[in-house]
Amino acid sequence: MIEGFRLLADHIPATAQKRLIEEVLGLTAEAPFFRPTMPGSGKPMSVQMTNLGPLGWVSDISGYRYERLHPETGRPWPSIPQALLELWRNVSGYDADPQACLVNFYSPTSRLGLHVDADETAKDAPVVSVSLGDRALFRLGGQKRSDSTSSFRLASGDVVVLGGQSRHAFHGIDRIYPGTSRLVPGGGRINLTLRRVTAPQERAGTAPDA
Ligand code: MD6
Ligand code: FE
Repeated sequence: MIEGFRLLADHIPATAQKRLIEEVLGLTAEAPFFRPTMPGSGKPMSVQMTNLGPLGWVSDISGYRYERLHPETGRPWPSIPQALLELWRNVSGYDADPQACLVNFYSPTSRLGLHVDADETAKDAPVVSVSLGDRALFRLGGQKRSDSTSSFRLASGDVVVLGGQSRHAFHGIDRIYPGTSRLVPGGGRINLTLRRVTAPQERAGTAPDA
C-alpha cells in the first residue's frame, strides 16, 4: 500500500452525517450541481459537481482549473461548512484551512476514472475526502498509471486522507452500490473532497523578505 493513504472507516457518526448532508444539499440551492465536461473532447462526465469555499474545481472543454465563480450562476461558491473545516483541522495535519470543497454526486451508474489530483499548487497539503450515501468501490494505485492498484469499499461516514506519497497517486471510483444507504434523499452517493489549492502566505513577521 502506498505511503500516506489513510482510510478512517466510520469516522463521522450517523447523526453528524445527517446534519452534514442536509447542510450541503441546502447549499446546492445556491450553487446547483452542474455536469462537467472532459477537456479536449467536451464529453460529459457521469458525475455531477458543485463546490463550496473560495475556490471551486471545474472542468470543461478548455481544461481543468479552479474558479471563484460557479460556471452557470456566475456567483461565488457558498462557504465550506464549519463541520468540514473542523474535520480538516483534525485529520489533515496541515496548518492552513482548505480553500475548496468539491461536491461530487454519483447516480447508480456514475463512475470516476483513474486520475491524480494535480491542479493544486500547495503540493504538500493532503486531500481529505468524506463519503456520504451509497457505498462505492474506490481504487488506489501508485504515482504511475501502470502501477498496481488495490480496491476498497467506501461507506457513508468514511473519511479518506491522501497525504505523503499517496497525495500524487492515481485513484478513482469504479462503481456505486445502489440502495446501500438511505442518507441521500432519492439515493446516490455524495463525496466531499477538501483541498488546499494555493500555498499559505507566510505569517506576519516570518516572511523572509517582507
Ligand atoms: C470519490 N474521490 O470518492 C472520489 N481525490 O468520489 C477522489 O477523487 C479523491 O477520495 C483525492 C483524495 C481523496 C479522494
Ligand atoms: Fe481525486
